[in-house]
Amino acid sequence: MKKVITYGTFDYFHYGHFMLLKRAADLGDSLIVGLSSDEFNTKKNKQSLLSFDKRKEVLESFNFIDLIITENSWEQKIGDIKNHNIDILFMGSDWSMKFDYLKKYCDIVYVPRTPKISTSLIKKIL
Ligand code: C2G
Repeated sequence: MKKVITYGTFDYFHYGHFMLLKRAADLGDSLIVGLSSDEFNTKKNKQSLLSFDKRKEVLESFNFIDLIITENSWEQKIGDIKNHNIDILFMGSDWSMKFDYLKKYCDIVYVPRTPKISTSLIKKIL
């Protein structure tokens, strides 16, 4: 049973987010998503347009996501990996190498971001 985890804000959910989550799900048997809280977004210098509950509602509609947990801090990943027996931490390439310190706890996979789409781009258009 290969368990995958990924983290993100997933604001104004778009195809890039979908492709990230789909690839994460396809890599294992179960997928956990750490969804950034509104408070943690502030720490990430991100002002999400949609509240945590709305962003969670979108993710809950995907049957390939087995569990959604709240991401409240940078430090919680080690605990999450241990508590959920995670085999793979899966992130987009904008995070490349940033989580290599977790290599002693699980495999780290970075995948190319989906080009030409991002929440900031959508915000500009809106
Ligand atoms: N992503 C992608 N392609 C895009 C946009 C985003 O592959 N066009 C990926 C990002 O690389 C990330 C995930 O989708 O892995 C979620 O992106 P965000 O919601 O922007 O998440 P972020 O703010 O990067 O939060 O502790 C980790 C952070 O919480 C990650």
